[in-house]
Formats: sequence, C-alpha cells, structure tokens
Amino acid sequence: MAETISRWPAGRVVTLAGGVGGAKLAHGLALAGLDDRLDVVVNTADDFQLYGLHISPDLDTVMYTLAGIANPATGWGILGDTAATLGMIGRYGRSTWFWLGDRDLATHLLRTERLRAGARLTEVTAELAAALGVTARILPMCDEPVATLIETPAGRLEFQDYFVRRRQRDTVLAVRFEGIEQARITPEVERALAEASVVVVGPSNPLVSIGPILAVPGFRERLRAFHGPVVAVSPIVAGQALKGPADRMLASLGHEVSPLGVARLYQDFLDGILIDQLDAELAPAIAELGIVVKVADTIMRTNDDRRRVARAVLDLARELMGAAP
Ligand code: FO1
Repeated sequence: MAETISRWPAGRVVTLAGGVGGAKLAHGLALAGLDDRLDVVVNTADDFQLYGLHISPDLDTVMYTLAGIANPATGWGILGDTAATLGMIGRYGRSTWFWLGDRDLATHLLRTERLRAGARLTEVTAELAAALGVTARILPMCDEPVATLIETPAGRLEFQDYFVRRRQRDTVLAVRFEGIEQARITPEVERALAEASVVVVGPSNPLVSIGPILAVPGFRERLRAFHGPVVAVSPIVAGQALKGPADRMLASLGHEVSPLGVARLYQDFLDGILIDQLDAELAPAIAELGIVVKVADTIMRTNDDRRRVARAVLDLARELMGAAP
C-alpha cells in the first residue's frame, strides 16, 4: 500500500539501537516504508565469548526483529527456538545461565567461523542479515572488541554477568567501555551518516546501549556536526524503563529518571525528542534545554504501535527540517 511516509524523508535514515527497544523502533521505521533506506548502528559492547563462540546479543536482537523471527515474549532470541544443545551442555556439567537456543546457536557458530577466518564483524553481520532477507543495513558500531564493565559493590562485573547471570540486582556505581580507545568508526557507519538526512536515537538504555556507540571516538562529534535533525525516542516513561535496568542505573549514577534526564544526556547533539504522553508535563523543562519536544503514545506492543511511533519521530524530524533556516 502506498503511504505518504514512504516519500519522506528524501534520504536515508540512521537509527542507533541497543537491544529490544531500539530493535522495535528500527522495525517500526522499516514498516513505515524505510526498509531499504535504513541503517541501524548497533551497540556491540554487550558482545562476549561463550563456549568458544562470539555472541553479539544486540546485533542479533536487531537482526531477528527486522527479519520477523524474534521471540515476541522476550524480544531477544528466535520465535519457537528449542534448547536441546543447551540441555546437553548442562549434562556435561557446564553452567547454562545464558539461554542459547538451537537455531540461535547457528548464528553464533557461523559468525565465529567467519571472524576466525579474518572477516570484519560488519561484513559477517551483513552476510547473516542478507541471508535472513533483511533489507535494512545492520551496522556494528565498530569492528574492534569493546566490553562494557559494570562497577558494583560486589566488584567489577562483565556486562552479561551483571545483566543476565546476576539479574541486574547489583547497584551500578560506574560503567566502563574497555577497548573503546581502540575502536574506530567503520567506513560503513561513516557512509551511513554521510548519506542520512535524519538520525534517530532509539529508546534503548542511554548508558549501556546508546552510551557505547556515542563513546566510539569521534562518533559524538559526528552527531554534533550532523547536517540534519538528530531526534530521539525516550526509553523512560513515567519514571520507569520500558525494559531492563535503565531506570535504576540512571538513578544510581546520579541522573534524573525521566525523559528530561535522558534529554540532558544527549543535550549536546539532540535537536528533538519524542516523549510519552504520561510525561507531557516535562515538555517545558526539556524545551528549555533547546530541544524540541513532541508528545505521543510511545509504548510499542504491536507492529502497528512500532510503525506509529516511527512515524511520530519522523514527523518530529520533518518539523525540525521545516524550521531550519
Ligand atoms: N537475556 C536474558 O535476560 N537472559 C538470557 O538468557 C538471554 C540470552 C540471550 C541469548 C541470545 C541473545 O541474542 C540475547 C540474549 N539475551 C538474554 C538478551 C541480552 O542479554 C540483552 O538483551 C542485551 O545484552 C542487553 O541489551
């Protein structure tokens, strides 16, 4: 069905994504008619090695979501996946705290094989996504290894140890991105930013999902100097994270747990933010930061919701372009 939104924006769109929230918005943008004009820059600082395999949870969440095969109950993993392999790993006496489905394991096997043969993560991701029929370009934030480390009262934890094994129960005292100094913006991400008319920061955790992308040397400066509008969808609604520990993490690190707190974190490069109707009263305070605010229902339960939120954030970008001199 022809839709007006498919005529706009004229160029391509870059969206920044971490896990489930960012993947849903990317899917919404694709459903809104941008599927072949969409570049999704994805956090890879959650990546880790398990059973000798390279696992890239956020890349896979975005890929499975765009391919229409994500498990809707969790947002990650593959719909209908089974755990026979994990069961056998358990029989061998190994810990199985990270749930890896049988079909999902195929992704990790092939990714690891290609990386060991010398391919870049960007190349491997493009191959896997193309095989699953994804037309949007899924771009790792960098090809170098970066690891999020969480400082807690119990000591320094690797990200998945904090997130999955210990179920985010530890207070976060600090977040570090090990290896970030060696990370480089890839030629593919450079090209995506050069070709895009809009950048959309997805509703992902600002500290551990969007944070690592912004920390790639030069990336934040690229956003500050971006030639078009940079807009975001708030991942915090009514004082709570849509998913995961972003609310507790923001609080323990001294940030306000609200779209205003999120806007402050992005203030140096953000032109506009879409906030939920439940937070409408925060609009004037955010506007005082020089950020244009649009209020909408931002909860994404269904595919229609995803498309609706994507359209709302694109409308905001369009208004900002109209307002440009
Ligand atoms: N999240 C969980 O809470 N528990 C799991 O066992 C788990 C397994 C898993 C396997 C593959 C994958 O791609 C993602 C997986 N996730 C799991 C999600 C993931 O740990 C987080 O969503 C991200 O790292 C945070 O963005």
